[in-house]
Amino acid sequence: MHNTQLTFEPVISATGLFTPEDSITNEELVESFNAFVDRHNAENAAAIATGDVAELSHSSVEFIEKASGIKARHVMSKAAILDPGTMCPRLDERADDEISVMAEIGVIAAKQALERAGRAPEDVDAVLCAASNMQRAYPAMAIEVQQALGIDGFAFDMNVACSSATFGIQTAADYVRAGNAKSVLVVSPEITSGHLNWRDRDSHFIFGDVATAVLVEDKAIAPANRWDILGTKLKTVFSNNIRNNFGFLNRAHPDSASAPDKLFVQEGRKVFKEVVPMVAQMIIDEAERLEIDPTALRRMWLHQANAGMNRLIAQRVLGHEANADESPTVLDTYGNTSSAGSIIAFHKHSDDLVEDDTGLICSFGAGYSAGTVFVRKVA
Ligand code: CO8
Repeated sequence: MHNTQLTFEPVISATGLFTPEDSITNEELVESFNAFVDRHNAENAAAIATGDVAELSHSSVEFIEKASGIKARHVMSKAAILDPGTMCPRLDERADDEISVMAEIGVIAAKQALERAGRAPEDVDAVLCAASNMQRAYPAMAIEVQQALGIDGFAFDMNVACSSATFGIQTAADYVRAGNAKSVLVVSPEITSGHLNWRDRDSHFIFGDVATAVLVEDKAIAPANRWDILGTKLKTVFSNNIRNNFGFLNRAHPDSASAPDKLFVQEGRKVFKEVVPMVAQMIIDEAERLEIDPTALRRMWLHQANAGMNRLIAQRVLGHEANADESPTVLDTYGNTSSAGSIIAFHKHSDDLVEDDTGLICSFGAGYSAGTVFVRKVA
C-alpha cells in the first residue's frame, strides 16, 4: 500500500452483533441437567452403592444466579443441549462449498458493523477472526469471512481465549498505526456451546453463543461518529486454572471426544481470586500511562464472566461501587460469551455517551490473558 499520510490514528468506527434466536433460561437448563443426574444415578445405583461410581448432585437455579449473575444464555442448538441424552450442540456438518457456521455468524455481525459505519466491503483491507475456539484448522475462518464479504486484502485467525477480541483490536490498531491497513474488521464468532461440558455441574451454566464485529479504522477515513482509541495494552501470564486440552494430537486417544479434559475446565474460585487484582491493577497502571483519571471513567465495558468479578474490578478502578450505568452487564441474558462479552456490552450500551466521554473496553480469561482498550467518544 502506498501512503503519503505521515501519522495514522486508529479509531473504532462501528460494531456489529449477531445474537442466536434461541435462549435457554436457568430453569430450563437446570431441569434438563437434573434429569440427566437422576438418570445417571438410577443407572449406576449398584456401582454408586459400592463406591465405584460417584453419585451426581442436582444443579440449582438459585446457585447459578447468586454465583454468576447469569439468568439465561443464547445458543445455536437449544434442543440438543437440553436433551438429557445428548447435552451438547448438534450442528449439521456442512459441505466444503457451504459457508461454515462460524463464518456465517461472523459475517452477519460484520455486515452490521460495516452498515453502521457506512463502509463498503471493498474499502476494508483486512479481517481478523479473533475467537476462543476455531471450528477447523484451515483454511482460516477469517479468510472465509473475507471471501463472503468480498474484501480484497488479507485475513487470519487468532485465539487468545476470552481476550481474543481486545487482542484483535490492538492487532488491528497496530496495522493502522503502521500504515499497513486503513480499515480492519475484527470478528469474534463465539460458539462456546461446542466446548462447554454441559454435564459438568460446576460450569454447565456459564457460557453462551454469539458473534460480534469491531471495525477499526484510520481516523482519516472514519465516520464523524466514532470512538478514538486512546491506548491499548495486552498482558498474559501462564495459568492452568482455565484449560481445554482438545486438539489435533488427541486423535491418538480413543476416548478423546468424551473425556472431560477435552472440553472447558476451570478452577473457578482460583480464577476469580487471581484475575480480579491482576486486571484491576493493569487498568489502573494503563490509565496512569495514558494520563487518564480512572475514577473519572464514564463507563467500563468489562469482560462478562461473573457479576461478582466485575463488581470488584469496577470498584477498585472507580473507587466506589459501580452502578449499572457505569459498568453495564449483559451476563444476565447472554451468559459468558468469551471474547465477545465486553464487545456486546459496548455495542448495546454506548450510544448514549457524548463527545469526550472516556470509557474502557476490557477483557480477561484463559491464558491468563487480559486486554484493555481505552476509548473516547467523538460525535
Ligand atoms: N448448582 C448448585 N451448587 C453448585 C453448582 C451448581 N450448578 N456448582 C457448584 N455448586 C456448589 C459446589 O459444589 C460448592 O459446594 P461446597 O461449598 O459444598 O463444596 C459450592 O456450590 C460453591 O462452589 P464454587 O466454589 O465452585 O462456586 P463459586 O462461588 O466460586 O462460583 C463460578 C463458581 C461461577 C464458576 C465462579 O467461581 C466464577 O465465575 N469464577 C470466575 C470464572 C471465570 O472468569 N472464568 C473465566 C473463563 S472464560 C475463558 O477465558 C475461557 C475461554 C474459553 C471459553 C469457551 C468455553 C466453553
